Amino acid sequence: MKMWTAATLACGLGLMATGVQAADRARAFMLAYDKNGDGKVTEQEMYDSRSRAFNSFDTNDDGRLTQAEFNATRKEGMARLIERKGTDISFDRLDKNNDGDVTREEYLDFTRFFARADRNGDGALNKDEVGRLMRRGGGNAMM
Ligand SMILES: [Ca+2]
Ligand SMILES: [Ca+2]
Ligand SMILES: [Ca+2]
Repeated sequence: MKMWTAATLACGLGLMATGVQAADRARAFMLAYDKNGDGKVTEQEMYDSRSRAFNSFDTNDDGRLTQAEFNATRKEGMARLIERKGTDISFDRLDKNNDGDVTREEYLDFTRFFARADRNGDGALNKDEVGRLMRRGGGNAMM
């Protein structure tokens, strides 16, 4: 009986940990992209933020991010909230043609992510919509 309780508790804590992490990621996402603070992230807000982010990541201004440039930036800011092993997955996902660099076009290509996340189709993402996608493991490349 005691063991059963312990196992149940461990299982419950595990689920909780997963939920908290997804919630943290969703919160970080909103913090990063909801520039006017209305609780919604529009495609324009995402485009503007990612465009600015790309420029600051691209330290040698050649319009491409190398893995090194990408990793250097992710040590700062919201990236701290994500476990380190997420880094390579994100870079690979962003590098759509797998040539080892993430171009500006690749970095700003989030149309599919946006459409998938926008469950109620209002053209904006709220915390719940983002959280739902994060819990399913989506959105890594958007952080
Ligand atoms: Ca907004
Ligand atoms: Ca590429
Ligand atoms: Ca929505």
